Amino acid sequence: MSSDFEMLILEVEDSRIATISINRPKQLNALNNQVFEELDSALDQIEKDESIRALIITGSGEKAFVAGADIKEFADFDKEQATKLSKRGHKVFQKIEDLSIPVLAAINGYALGGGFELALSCHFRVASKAAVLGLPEVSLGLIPGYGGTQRLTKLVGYSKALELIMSGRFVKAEEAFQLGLINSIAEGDISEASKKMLSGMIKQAPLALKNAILAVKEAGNDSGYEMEANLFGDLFNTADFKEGTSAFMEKRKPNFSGK
Ligand code: DAK
Repeated sequence: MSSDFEMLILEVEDSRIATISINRPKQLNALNNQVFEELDSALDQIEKDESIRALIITGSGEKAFVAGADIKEFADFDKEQATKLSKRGHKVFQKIEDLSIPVLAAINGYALGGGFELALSCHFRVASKAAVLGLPEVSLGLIPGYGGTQRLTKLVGYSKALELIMSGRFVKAEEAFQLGLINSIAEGDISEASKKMLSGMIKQAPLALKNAILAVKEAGNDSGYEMEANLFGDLFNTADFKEGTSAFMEKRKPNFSGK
């Protein structure tokens, strides 16, 4: 796995959990063009490596997860450039959401604008006590452009999403938890808390996790129940289903192969 990146750090531990740290701490990890390109390429590497069973996305430094899209970079964009950039952002964030392994945003500080949208594209969000979340785009004369209007609405519903988007207000970790924006607040070290949450999942059958992601994503669509039935049925053809049921009957722990 290449770690040939300038704007992010990609690490994989023995535990098979990869971590991508957006690494522009002096700019509070703001997302510029190069970050997007490197993120796209890191995700491709992770997708191809079957030994990786989970991914954490976080920000370098003490202050920020990601404080938004890089305002200095897009300040003089025209309509065409902005729409193009928005679609490119959608593609990269969709790649995150579509990964077949659990993806967790470890929100270690400010998660604003595009940074919050990045966190929303992850399957789970764990925040430090000092985390601050928000979509302040309206204060710049914009709306969220990296999927925030869609994903936030799915997460908290129409009215609460509109309230957060139209006020642009900042939400601290405790309120974010009450609103369901995050799964938990890390009591101690956020990296440890994130790995602890994922370690319970990566013990499970990988193909079952993959199909769970696919099925849950379909919720709310007409095709959701049919999709669930098909994805459920597919798992009966897997070695891991045989292993899981045998292990239960033999009163031992399963040893899943991901096949
Ligand atoms: N972009 C660029 N630089 C940023 C930045 C950002 N989003 N956020 C912080 N920085 C830089 C600051 O400019 C400063 O750099 P220097 O002045 O030292 O060179 C450095 O990071 C440290 O920031 P502060 O000195 O401001 O630190 P404080 O602790 O005082 O304040 C803060 C922290 C997070 C409250 C403050 O930095 C802040 O308000 N930052 C901006 C938050 C924000 O509005 N974020 C943008 C949200 S809008 C698009 C698609 C999507 C979007 C846009 C376009 N297209 C498709 C075109 C999304 C837009 C957004 O994300």
